[in-house]
Amino acid sequence: MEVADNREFAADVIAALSARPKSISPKYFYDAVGSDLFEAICVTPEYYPTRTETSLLRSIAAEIAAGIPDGGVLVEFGSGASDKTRLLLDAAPQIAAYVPIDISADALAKAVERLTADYPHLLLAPLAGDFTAELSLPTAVAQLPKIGFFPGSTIGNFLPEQAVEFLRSAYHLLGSDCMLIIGADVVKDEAILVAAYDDAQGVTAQFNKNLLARINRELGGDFDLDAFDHVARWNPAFNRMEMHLVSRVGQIVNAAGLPFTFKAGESLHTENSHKFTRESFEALANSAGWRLERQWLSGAPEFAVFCLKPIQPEES
Ligand code: SAH
Ligand code: AVI
Repeated sequence: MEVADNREFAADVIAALSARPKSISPKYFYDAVGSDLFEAICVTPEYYPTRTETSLLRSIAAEIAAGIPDGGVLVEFGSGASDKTRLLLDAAPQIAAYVPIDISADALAKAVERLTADYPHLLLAPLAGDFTAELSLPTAVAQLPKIGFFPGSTIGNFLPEQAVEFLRSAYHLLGSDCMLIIGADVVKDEAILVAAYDDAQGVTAQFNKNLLARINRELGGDFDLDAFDHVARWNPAFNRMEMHLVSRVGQIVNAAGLPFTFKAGESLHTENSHKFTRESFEALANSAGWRLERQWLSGAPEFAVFCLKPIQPEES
C-alpha cells in the first residue's frame, strides 16, 4: 500500500473510532485478504447475489451486447475478479477496450493477468483507485463510446445521497452518449437476507473482522478479534442490510497511535447493503440524471439488472 493511502486509511480509522456511533466506509474491507474473503463469500450457499446475477447476466448477455457499439470501451466500477465481465466480453466481441477500476490493487492485478491471457486482442487499461474520487480515463480510450458496468449491487453499499453523487460522476466520466449496466439486489424476505450476510461457515464474519485485522497489520492496532461479534441485521426503515462489529466487553483498543474506548455492546458500523425495488431504483437513477432504458429481473431470490441512459436535455 502507498504511504499516501496509508495516511488516508489512518485518518479515516481515527475519525471512525472517534465518532458516535462508530462507523467506517466499507471500502476498507478490500485489501488482498479481504478481496479473497469476498470471493469466498460469493460461493457460500447463503450468498445468493453472485450466483443469481451471474445466471441472469448469462441469459441476457446477447441482449445487452446488441446495444454495445463497435469499438466500445467497457468501464467497470469495482471490478474485483472481473468474472461477470467475461459474460459481456464473450457476448460482445465488438468491445475494443476494457477499463477495470478497483481499490484493491491485488485483486485488479490478478484479474488483469488472467484477462490478458484469455482476451489477447482486448486493450486493457486498469485503474487502481477509489471510484468515488475524481477519475479520468486513459487517453487511449478517451474518444471511444463508453459502456459503464457496475455489477454486484455495490451501488447498494452507498447511502442514497452517495449513490446519486456516484451516478452523476459516472455520467461525467462516461459522456452523454453512453449506457450504464447496473446490478442491484432486490428487497426480499428478511430471513434470506440475514442468512446471506451471516453464513453458517462464518466466512462473512471473517470478512467483517478482517477490517480489524487490517488495522492491526497496517496501523499498528491491537484489536482482539475474539472480543468482537459479527452482527448482520435488516434495517427496515432504510431497506438495507447492515453489518456491525459489536464489542463483547468494555475495552480500550489502540490504533494509528491512539487509544479508543469501546463500551460493552458498542458497535462499529462497517457496511450498509441497500436493497431496491424497480420503483426505488428508477427514482434514484432519475434524480441523478439517468433514465431507465431496460430492466431484467431474475427468478427468486430476485436480483435486478438495469440499463440506464443519460436523460437528454430535451427529455427533462
Ligand atoms: N464486481 C464484482 C466485485 C464486487 S465486490 C462482483 O460483482 O462480484 C466490490 C468490489 O468493489 C471489490 O472488488 C472492491 O475492492 C471494490 N470497491 C469497493 N469500494 C471501492 C471504491 N470506493 N473504489 C473502487 N473500488 C471499490
Ligand atoms: C460488494 N457488496 C455489494 C457486497 C454486499 O453484498 O454488500 C459486500 C458483502 N458484504 C457482505 N457480504 C458481501
